[in-house]
Amino acid sequence: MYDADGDGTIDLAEAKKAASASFDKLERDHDGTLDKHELARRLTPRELAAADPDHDGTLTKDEYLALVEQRFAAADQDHDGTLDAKELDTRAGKAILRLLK
Ligand SMILES: [Ca+2]
Ligand SMILES: [Ca+2]
Ligand SMILES: [Ca+2]
Repeated sequence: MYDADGDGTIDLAEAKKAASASFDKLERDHDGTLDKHELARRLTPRELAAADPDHDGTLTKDEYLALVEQRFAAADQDHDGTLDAKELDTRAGKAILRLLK
């Protein structure tokens, strides 16, 4: 679904592209950040706090994409730079997919 080049895996560029589109879709009031209402159930308050280095309670697109990068690295268990179906089916894989949809 996020596999733009159709090779059966998601690389970081594909993940960030999907996450960027997802950010734009969630960002309903167009103030440039996602607040906890816009994030809805996508992140727990604790996850939001951890992803929010400036502690203003909202995520800019850069902060959102940094979180995607972090979760991508966590899910890429064989460190080949792509996520395959097996890696996406893990807890860490599901955590990154939540940021892309
Ligand atoms: Ca907003
Ligand atoms: Ca922030
Ligand atoms: Ca991998």
